[in-house]
Amino acid sequence: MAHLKLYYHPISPPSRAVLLTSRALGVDLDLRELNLMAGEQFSPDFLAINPQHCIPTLVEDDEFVLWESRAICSYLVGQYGEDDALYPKDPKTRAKVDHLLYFDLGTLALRFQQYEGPVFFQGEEPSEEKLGKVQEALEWLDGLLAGHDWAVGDAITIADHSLAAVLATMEAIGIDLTPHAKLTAYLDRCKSEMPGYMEINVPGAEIFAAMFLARGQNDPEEKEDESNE
Ligand SMILES: N[C@@H](CCC(=O)N[C@@H](CS)C(=O)NCC(=O)O)C(=O)O
Repeated sequence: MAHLKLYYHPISPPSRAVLLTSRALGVDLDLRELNLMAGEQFSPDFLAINPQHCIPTLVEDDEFVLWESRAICSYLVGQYGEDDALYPKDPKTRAKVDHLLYFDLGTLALRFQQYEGPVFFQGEEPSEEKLGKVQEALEWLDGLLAGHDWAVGDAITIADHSLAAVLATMEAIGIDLTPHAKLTAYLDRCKSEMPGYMEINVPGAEIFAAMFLARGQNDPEEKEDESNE
């Protein structure tokens, strides 16, 4: 078995997606936590591995380097899966998995990042307009989930790992998911049936939420203090 190092952080949704896939596959990862708040992703050692300085980043046998969580998940299934269940080779099924993965990357997770990023990193007030864009994406996802238990059909795929990671984080920071009935039923199913969801996904999402909520509350006061100086 190859040596698989994963640079990650538990609060990072894409890191948790990779952890969920590796749990489903039974693949052991040598976990290397990078503290993003302390800027550890900008260390010369890490920049030499990944000049884009993002996590998750996989390093296999100190020679094969891969970032972008969805690419890592599909690689792990192709290389280490006993079968293709988590990323089916059937072209139409795979196309549907890819659809959900790209929807997550380009719409759901992106809009969420556009909402939480300025609060998390710049201490700005949460934007109602950006939250509206997140809610619109959630409604689209609700429609995509119609008629089947999992993102694509009746079995868990890597699309579910990516979606579960971002949805858990949204739920933890208090984004209202209740207007989307199929989505809330889906998230309940993830909680009760997805291997590793409670152990891997929930603690990271809760730490994310604690930090997010503290940023939202503390920084306006800091700004007020600064303006009084
Ligand atoms: N599309 C990428 C997103 C990666 C990403 O934005 N990671 C964040 C943490 S969630 C990060 O590493 N931020 C630090 C940085 O870019 O400097 C993926 O799915 O892997």
